Amino acid sequence: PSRTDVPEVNSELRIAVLGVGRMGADHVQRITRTISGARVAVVNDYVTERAHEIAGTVPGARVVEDPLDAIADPEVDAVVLATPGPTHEKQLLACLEHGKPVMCEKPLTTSVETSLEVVRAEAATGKKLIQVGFMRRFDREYEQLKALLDSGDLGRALVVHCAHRNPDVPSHFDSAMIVRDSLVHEVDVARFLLDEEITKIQIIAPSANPAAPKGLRDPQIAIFTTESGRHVDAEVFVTTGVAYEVRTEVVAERGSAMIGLDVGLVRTSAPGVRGGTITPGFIERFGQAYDVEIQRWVDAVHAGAETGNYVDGPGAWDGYAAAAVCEAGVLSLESGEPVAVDMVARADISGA
Ligand code: ISE
Repeated sequence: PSRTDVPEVNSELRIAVLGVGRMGADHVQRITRTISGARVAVVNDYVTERAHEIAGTVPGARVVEDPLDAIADPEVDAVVLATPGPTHEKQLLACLEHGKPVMCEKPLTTSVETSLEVVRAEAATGKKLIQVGFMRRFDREYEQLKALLDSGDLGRALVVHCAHRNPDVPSHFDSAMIVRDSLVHEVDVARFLLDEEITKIQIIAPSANPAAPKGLRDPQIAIFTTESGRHVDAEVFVTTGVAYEVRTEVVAERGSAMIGLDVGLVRTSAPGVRGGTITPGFIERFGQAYDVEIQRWVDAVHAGAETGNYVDGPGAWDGYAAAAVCEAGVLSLESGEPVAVDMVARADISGA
């Protein structure tokens, strides 16, 4: 719906951005420069100087030092959570308690139990207040791939191959984080494209990249089995030293389709060189997706006062499902064996 035909709490949504590291700071700039119908009113970070530095770049933004005070602030209409994962549970529950719509960067929370608790707490409000930052669903190519599959032109999808490569990762990244932080996007892509849950996962770690930090099990190969028995494989390799590459290929009954070749401009020049450039990181590769994700979320929050649905995209359930698959993935990484995903049935939680 256009924003003119729905009642609005405020013509401009006043957003609190909690956590202004790389992703949060990027969202502050996006909301300030690109998004319409919203502005950053409050900035919070556990490093107060960082909060002041970022708030200083936005006219009218102020710093609130306690994240829970920022959520409760009467002059805040909605929240963007880009804080570290372990703080999400408490902050999400506070958003629900105050009825504040929230766009939460993944992970929803850092354990399956707490993710389920958040799903149940949201369901109890009778509203959809939590969106989870699986931004790939808003990427033009993923949208095209999904539309192609839904059109039925290729018949039923049978197999999905994914490659997810980062040039490098922060020094605190460990082998389980490759699952929970990186592979988690392939988990969401598989659920999004195939429209069903993942029931089993196996992760194999071949010989590690000699250039990876000692002990880091990188690359990893994950294999998912879905409810109906379809197969998804994903190579995740986070220390390639090359660039950021995310590719997905779907093999279906009547053909296949691939996205993520990152071709852009292809230059041919002497002596015998042909090629282009690859995006350096996820901020650049998925910039368009983040813009669409946040704009659609802002529009959904405006419309939510009437509908009770403040979400346009993946919600708490998707965050919970991803957490459950990753939990099983980490166990499989340790044992090398396939591990069944332990999840409650969605139908068992009314309103989820
Ligand atoms: C990072 O946290 C992300 O979310 C990126 O999308 C992903 O590609 C990267 O591997 C993660 O570290």
